[in-house]
Amino acid sequence: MRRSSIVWLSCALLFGVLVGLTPERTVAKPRVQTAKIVITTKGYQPTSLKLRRGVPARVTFLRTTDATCVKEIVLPDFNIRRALPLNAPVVIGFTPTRKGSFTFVCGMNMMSGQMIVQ
Ligand SMILES: [Cu+2]
Repeated sequence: MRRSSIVWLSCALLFGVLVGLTPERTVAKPRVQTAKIVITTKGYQPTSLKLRRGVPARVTFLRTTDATCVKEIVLPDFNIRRALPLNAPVVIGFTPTRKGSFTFVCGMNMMSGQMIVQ
């Protein structure tokens, strides 16, 4: 075998190895993200949650008390308003498309919590 063909062969092998071994650089996006907020006598628990932009979110709200004014949950930026029956989890689905801080509030726009979209 001539020297030049050996060089070519080595190059081709190296190229193949590099292409074959290069992992996908971007970590695959999850299909869905979930979070849960429980409404207790202390209010929202937790009071804030983090979400990833562009990933469909399923946020469960569970009201476990009659002692607060939170009987409905409102996500003003997403035009969502849902009743929260006592002890019945309510799953709210939406996709955060922008980064930033978004509130969720009670039906009277008083008690509020934060969703941080990153
Ligand atoms: Cu209220």
